[in-house]
Amino acid sequence: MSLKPLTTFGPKEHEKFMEKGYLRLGKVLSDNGLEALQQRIDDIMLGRIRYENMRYQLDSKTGVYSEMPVESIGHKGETLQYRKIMDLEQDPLHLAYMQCPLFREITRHYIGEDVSIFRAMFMNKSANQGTVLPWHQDVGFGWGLDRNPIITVWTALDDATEANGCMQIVPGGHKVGVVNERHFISEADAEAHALEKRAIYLEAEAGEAILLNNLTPHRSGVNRTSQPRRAFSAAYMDAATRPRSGDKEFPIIFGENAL
Ligand SMILES: O=C(O)CCC(=O)C(=O)O
Repeated sequence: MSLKPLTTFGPKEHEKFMEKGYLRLGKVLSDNGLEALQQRIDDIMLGRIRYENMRYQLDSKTGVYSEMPVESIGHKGETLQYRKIMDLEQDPLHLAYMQCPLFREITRHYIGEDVSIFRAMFMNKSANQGTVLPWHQDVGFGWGLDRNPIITVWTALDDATEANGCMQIVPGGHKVGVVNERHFISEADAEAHALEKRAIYLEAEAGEAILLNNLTPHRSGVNRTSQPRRAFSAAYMDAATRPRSGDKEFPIIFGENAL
């Protein structure tokens, strides 16, 4: 039976999120909404819909993180073998999803009225492929920001399973704070914090959204199935967040001057 979506975010949800560092929000996408986002992201990959200023990254052929092609602005060919597509706030369907009332309520709780995003990102493990993403936390210094974003909403666009490279997370792992401010967690630190032993596979149903504390250690593997594992991930932050150098402003999602 599919999980009902949360309709409101109250003290019980807050407490659970604080304890575990993640919270299942249920099937936030309706069947139609899910189908529309699946179709849209395939159209973007296949170049049927083009956005000149989005960043695209093809998948590695080996599954090895260090062997991935670079991520850069511009479409890289009509293929479903993309690993990542960024800047999806430029697409009205993705933007509308990011701005749904439940996410408004959650971001108001943790961030406030004025909310921007660090990234609106498609994360793909294409059929029989995908690249191992090592243990990491989504922290500000590593991302070149002047503060830490607090929350991410990760949404499964296909059923995510252990076999197709669902995320692995460490429940409660956010409580240790920043392990490595440069993003990736070293093998020694992973060992010291017993990440391997404490990790769970965060399997999820297509359309299900999961709220993540950005400090919760997470990683994901390759896809050993013949179907893709597509997901959409949005990192929300205070609209006052700025890069550590430069004066770039991030897309505003809620509040004054929101898209
Ligand atoms: O989708 C994945 O495999 C990983 C996503 C991730 O690291 C993120 O959303 O921060």
